[in-house]
Amino acid sequence: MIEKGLNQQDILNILEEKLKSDHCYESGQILGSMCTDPLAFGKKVYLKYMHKNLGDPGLFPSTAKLEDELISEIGELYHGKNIIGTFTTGGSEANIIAMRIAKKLRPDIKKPEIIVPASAHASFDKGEDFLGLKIQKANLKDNFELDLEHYESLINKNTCGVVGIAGTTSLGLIDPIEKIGKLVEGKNIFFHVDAAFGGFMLPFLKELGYDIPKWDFAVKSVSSITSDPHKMGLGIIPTGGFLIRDPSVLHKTGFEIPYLAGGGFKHFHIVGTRPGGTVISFWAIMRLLGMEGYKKIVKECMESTEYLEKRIAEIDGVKLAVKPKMNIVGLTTENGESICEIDDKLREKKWMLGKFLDYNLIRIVIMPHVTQNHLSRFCNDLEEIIMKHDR
Ligand code: 0PR
Repeated sequence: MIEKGLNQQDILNILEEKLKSDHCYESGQILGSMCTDPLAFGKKVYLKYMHKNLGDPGLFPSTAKLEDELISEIGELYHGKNIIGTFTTGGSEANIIAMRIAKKLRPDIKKPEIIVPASAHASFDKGEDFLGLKIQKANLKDNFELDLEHYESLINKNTCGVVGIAGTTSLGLIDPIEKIGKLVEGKNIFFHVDAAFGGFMLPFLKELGYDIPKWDFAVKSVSSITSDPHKMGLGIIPTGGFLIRDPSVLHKTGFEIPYLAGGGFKHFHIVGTRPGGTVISFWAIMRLLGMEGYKKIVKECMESTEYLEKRIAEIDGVKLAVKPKMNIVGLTTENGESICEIDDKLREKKWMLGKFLDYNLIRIVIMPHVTQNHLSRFCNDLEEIIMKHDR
């Protein structure tokens, strides 16, 4: 701890220097991230309201009401009525909340299990660890789609929950939510859909005419959904979302902190103090963009994705792992060689991609900060790297 405070400009200069190795979205070189620069208006609203604490809704009842309204509005976008839920620190917290509810709703099961696709996000492994339950991983087929037969074979008397993913982390694929729904219908098994990424892509893709299968509350056995504003919603970090169909679950499984909010207030969260400013900011962002604004952004991302697909097809040595369903592109080698060396060389040139070793692929997420110009430069560098590698 320094003895005497510094002046503001000196502090800012030191910070600038200390943070200089961080990558920035404007460079267009952050290609593997599911986050992006939040909208300027969203930042402005956040700055105004960042002192609000949703952990104490008794102090901020209007913010709490705004949160409920916004959850219900997003629930309607997902074909639900009177949906309740909460904003979270992100998709991980939302998924862990869902896993806890699945466990809590089945106290009759002594060794609870939750079935997830092998493509599930790491947050489910964390949930397994925190909650002392077991996750069963269903295999993927060679084309990276879920092996539904294997999935079904994992359902047993200890299954308290099942999970489907609408926008997988590695490739943006959509699990067969309706078919999973059929498997658990009438079985008192909690069905959670992880649309952390897809939640702010799929409704707009559908409106744009893309062929999107049912993935949300339109599937009647879907119990809850994760959907993150801080990914394609363009919200401020941290804003994740958890939505649940049956409001009585809050009363059955919620935590109560008697000294807060005058008592009687129940909540799902893992955290206590939590930001209200990000939620208010997201309320403003949804109003600023509307369906039209999101559709325009998603359309541009998809056009860039299609451009990248075309360019990759022209480069010998690499290929798409699968045809993209949304703005996530997986690249792998044509001859089955490890993709690691190519990824290392790309990183030397500051192209920052996600690497999935188990599938030997590198991931590009075409977020709004990535333009066709950036992708063109990226493909030129990729081509050069491969040519040198082959020599
Ligand atoms: N579910 C899915 C399907 C996800 O893809 C992710 C995160 C989560 C849940 C968890 O969300 P939170 O990270 O909000 O808890 N997917 C990204 C990933 O692992 C997260 C991310 C975002 C990583 C930006 C890097 C980055 O720069 O790739």
